[in-house]
Amino acid sequence: MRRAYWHRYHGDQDTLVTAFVLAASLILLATPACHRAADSEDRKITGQVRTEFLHAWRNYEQYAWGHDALRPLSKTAHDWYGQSLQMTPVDAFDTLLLMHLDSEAAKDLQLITSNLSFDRDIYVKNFEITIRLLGGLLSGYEMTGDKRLLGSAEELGNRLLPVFGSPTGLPYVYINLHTGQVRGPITNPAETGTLLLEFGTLSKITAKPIFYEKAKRALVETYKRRSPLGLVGQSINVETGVWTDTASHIGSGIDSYYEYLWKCWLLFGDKDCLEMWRANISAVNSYLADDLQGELWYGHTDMNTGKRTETIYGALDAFFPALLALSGDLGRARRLQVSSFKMWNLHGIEPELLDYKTMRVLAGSYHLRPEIVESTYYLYHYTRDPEYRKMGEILFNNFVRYCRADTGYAALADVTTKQKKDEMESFVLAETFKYFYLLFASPKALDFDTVVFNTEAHPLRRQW
Ligand code: DMJ
Repeated sequence: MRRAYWHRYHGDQDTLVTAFVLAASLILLATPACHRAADSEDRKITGQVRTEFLHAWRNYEQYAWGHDALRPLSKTAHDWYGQSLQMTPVDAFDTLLLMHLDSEAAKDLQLITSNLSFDRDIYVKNFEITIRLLGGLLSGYEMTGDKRLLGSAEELGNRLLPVFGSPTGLPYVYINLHTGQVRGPITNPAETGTLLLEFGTLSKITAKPIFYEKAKRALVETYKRRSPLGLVGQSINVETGVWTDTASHIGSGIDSYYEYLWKCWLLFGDKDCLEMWRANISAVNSYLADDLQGELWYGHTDMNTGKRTETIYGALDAFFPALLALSGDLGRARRLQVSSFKMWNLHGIEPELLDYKTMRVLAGSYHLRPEIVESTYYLYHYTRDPEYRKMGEILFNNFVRYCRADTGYAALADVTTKQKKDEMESFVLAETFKYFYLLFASPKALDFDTVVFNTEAHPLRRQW
């Protein structure tokens, strides 16, 4: 496995080992005993995270190898569209590399390069395929330099292009990978606006601007339809460009639209993205943020009136502190993280949806989601406040306590009863474990400033 990108992180092994020993001795001499104890505790947790990740991975290997996902309770395999698109192998690949699980990564690469094929007569969801597969293939290529991964990414990008063929340029929801036919005109900002990091990276690497142009137009067309208040709605018709649901929030169906506005500025230095971000984030902070007895939450309003419609927050919304921190608003990021953690602690693990005014659970499932962990990692990265590692430890211990199954990790049907569900999404391996690992690992595990994570936690290089 070639390690072009990887060497940037790890350098030449011998030089690195010598430097490491020297640096470690100096640090040891200069570090007070209480810090050393904390460091060794963090190293212990990093090891535990890796062990638990391996527990999930090995059971995937044993019971679902080559399929999209493991069903951890029935010990069976699940393919999203009746045939495998290697969802878990591609999504998990860069986590295997980051955790230095080299032989597992080599075996995974072998599986991906020999089994992945996109010439299939099936309708797939453009958004999911883009963030999980295109994102995973591109980060895998950047980390290994393996041209086969780039070849697959380019083939996939080409097969997805007809999805943008609506009169507005907004993508349809589904596309047939073989015929290029499209389906599903009713979509949402997350699905229309969370494509530019992956398509844009593909353009930069292949020097073919079409991918960037199509995905950027979709993002801009979404933004252009914001209300006079500067808010976007929950669903939109790609053929007419008319909103079909005017609910506005930062949760499911909108979340990563905001994320990509900021991140496409970070990754590509695209000034249009920065302007769109500025306009949208100020509206979000004015109309969605809810100061409730000293606590900060983000609820639902109507995009046209700005009136509060619901006091709902959930597991997906918990990505927002990460985005606030990344964009420089540490004050709101810290306050919102306190609220997310309160939601988590209500039942020892977070529900999918909560009414934050009454603290009543509205949807009690837990899908092993990463967002709260992602935010904890970003906050720790920017503040180095040990509170966030303590918080992460509680999240991780409860995650293991309630979701570990004999064969992998299982979602919860209900966080109040902790009853398990036969589901282990690929993002558990792509994101949840990766963010836990990065939170506790040495900052050297990943040079944070050289990459931007796509919404599925695939690190993409900031080199453009
Ligand atoms: C992931 O596929 C991505 O993080 C996406 O942006 C939202 N949903 C899941 C994780 O919860």
